[in-house]
Amino acid sequence: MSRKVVSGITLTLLSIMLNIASTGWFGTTHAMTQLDQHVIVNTGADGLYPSVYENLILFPTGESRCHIDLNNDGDMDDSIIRYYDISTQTLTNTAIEGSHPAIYGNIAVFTFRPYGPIKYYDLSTQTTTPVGAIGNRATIHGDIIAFEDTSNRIRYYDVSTGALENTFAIGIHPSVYGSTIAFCTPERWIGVDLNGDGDLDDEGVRFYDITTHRLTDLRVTGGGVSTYGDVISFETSESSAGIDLNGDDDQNDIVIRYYEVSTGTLVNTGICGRALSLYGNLLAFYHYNRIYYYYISTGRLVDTGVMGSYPSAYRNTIAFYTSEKDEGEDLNGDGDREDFIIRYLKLPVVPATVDISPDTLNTWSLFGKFITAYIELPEGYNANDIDISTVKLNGEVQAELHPTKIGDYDNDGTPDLMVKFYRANVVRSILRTGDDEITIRGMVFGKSFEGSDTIRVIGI
Ligand SMILES: [Ca+2]
Ligand SMILES: [Ca+2]
Ligand SMILES: [Ca+2]
Ligand SMILES: [Ca+2]
Repeated sequence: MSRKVVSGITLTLLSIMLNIASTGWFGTTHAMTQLDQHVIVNTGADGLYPSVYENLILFPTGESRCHIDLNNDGDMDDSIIRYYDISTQTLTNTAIEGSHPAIYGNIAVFTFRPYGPIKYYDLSTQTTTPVGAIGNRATIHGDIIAFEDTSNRIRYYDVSTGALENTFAIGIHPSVYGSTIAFCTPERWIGVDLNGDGDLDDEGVRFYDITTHRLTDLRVTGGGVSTYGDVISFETSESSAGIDLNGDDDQNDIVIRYYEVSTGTLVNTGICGRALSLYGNLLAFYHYNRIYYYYISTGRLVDTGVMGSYPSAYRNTIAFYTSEKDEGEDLNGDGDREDFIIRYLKLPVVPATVDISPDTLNTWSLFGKFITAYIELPEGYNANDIDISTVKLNGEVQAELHPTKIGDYDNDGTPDLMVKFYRANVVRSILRTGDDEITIRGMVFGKSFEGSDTIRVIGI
């Protein structure tokens, strides 16, 4: 397998944005504060529709656009998956054909041509595995790959077991988080008036739970679903729903709404946008080829002022592509303004104080099921507002949702959040003997926090 690594791509810190959000077609806007400072980074790589996980941005590149035969088959006709590593600033060519990629951990999924075989690619072993089905729009979270098959049924594949399952639910464009697969269903395909407006002309949002095998219909008009934690976010066409959702006295807009599964609450943000990407409380999208982000927990909207489309959010990174023509700049330095270039935003990180217990981890010890972390946030933030579903150790081990506790572990008057991680998973993530720095990251009110503690590791 050919594997080309281009190093030394120059990072261009284009600017540090400190804009004031403009008013216009939004119901409410907020002035940006110091905490909304974000950095825009240009990878200089030609590409479209990126997907980001930790430091990796995965995207397809059209050979004809970058004028390189990326898979070395003698033509310039292919769409090839490449990825950019934010930490090393290197670009890797997988030489694998595919479009609409999604990444989680080391696993990348993509469609080999629309309604072609669904495959996944392991970035660590550089091997491709077909899941055994033909389909479209594969996406991944954890071990679950969800996609639509040729008969528009939502199916899923478990990477850890190799099991391929069929929900038999009709739908398109699935989004998966945990055991929830959310998707959109055209009413006519199932002969059901999902939004109850008396016709079969709309698309409705539904979700399937792979643990209970239950299919739930939200009874709302919408599509372009992105789900994370307890929230299913989606776009609603006002004309299809027959409502003016953003209060501008017309029914011409595409407006963002979201549904909280546990409470059954439907929320209208009143904000126009498309191509939603939800991570924790952070919702990225674009409107008129411009990138915005919105904090679901606070209702705060940030207009980045940056031209771009199809954002992908992970923690404090929002990756997207920019048309050079829209931006009016030659972003890859090839002398024209005809390309589509992968860029990303880095949002600010709230510094957290982290204390991990035990201080010494004996990897051979069978004592204790959990590793405990106490997380303290600086003034202005409340540890109680931490979104536990986003808390991870070393970027890989997910915190348990229960038990958690708000207390004052170090008796300094600042409340801290206690979270626990399965010890076996932590041991797997730590490979070094000696003093090891453990990083805890997560989201609080849509903002990313990060803190580290050093523990002693013995017994490897
Ligand atoms: Ca080729
Ligand atoms: Ca209808
Ligand atoms: Ca409207
Ligand atoms: Ca160019």
